[in-house]
Amino acid sequence: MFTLTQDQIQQFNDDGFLIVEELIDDDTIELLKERFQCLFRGIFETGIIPDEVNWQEESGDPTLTRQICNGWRADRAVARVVTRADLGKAVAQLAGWPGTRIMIDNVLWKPPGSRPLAYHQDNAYLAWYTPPELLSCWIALDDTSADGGTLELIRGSHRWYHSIPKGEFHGPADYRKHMRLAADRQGIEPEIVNVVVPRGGGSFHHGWTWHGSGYNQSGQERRSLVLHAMRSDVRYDPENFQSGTGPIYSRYKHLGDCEMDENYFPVLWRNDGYRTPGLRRHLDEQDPLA
Ligand SMILES: O=C(O)CCC(=O)C(=O)O
Repeated sequence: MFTLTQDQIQQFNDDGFLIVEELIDDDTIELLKERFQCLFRGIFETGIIPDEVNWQEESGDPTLTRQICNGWRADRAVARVVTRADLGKAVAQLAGWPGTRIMIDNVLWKPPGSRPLAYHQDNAYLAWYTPPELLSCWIALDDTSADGGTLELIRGSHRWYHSIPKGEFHGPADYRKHMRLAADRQGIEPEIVNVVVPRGGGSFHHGWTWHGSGYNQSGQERRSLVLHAMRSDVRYDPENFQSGTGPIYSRYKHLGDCEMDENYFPVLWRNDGYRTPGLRRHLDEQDPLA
């Protein structure tokens, strides 16, 4: 079970991110690697198609970073990681929230030679719910290195001006361009921190922290699984359904109310002990914090 110290929480508040080790064990890593292969081949264990399938083996551009969003709905091995109660609790502690729901996950595979993902601030895509914030837990399935296109985070950038999303996200020529423009506007020389960890480690980052990743210039695969989490008490904001990822995720809105449906955005952990009961049945789990 993953737990945070007070020093780590303080460090996260100062930097806008926290790099950690041992989020998942070796058996889980091996299982996830098999399931990543299945997902990118269109083999979905639950029969449910993930919400965003941006790369498949037959049709995907081999130079791009492979990406699927909400792999957890298609595969229970993925779900068992990204819906973990201890990760939900850690996110809530870092964010100062009463609880955590999963907003989406990201299944990412950047093979040797493949192209960058553009720098961005996650919160800039989220006006379709309120409060429009998230906090992410990024988990490496391979040892990471600076030349292997690992995640890059800008220290202290969670306090910068809020940007609006611009430019190509998948494989842009200059993946740091919009971050550099934001740093210039801020009058700051950006400090880039590479997430270099043994497999199973990773990082947490604030929703306004600038981040992205470069070319994989190593001979090694770079696979990662990301939990993007939101507050447990968020609600839909129908005024902004066309913004960011709203056109995709507004489809789960109830008729007649703005509640977030727990079947699509389950509560992972809440400070009163609540966790979405359907999750327990779906994953056939005992009390995950017992
Ligand atoms: O893993 C990457 O290259 C980027 C991941 C990302 O954008 C995120 O975790 O928010």
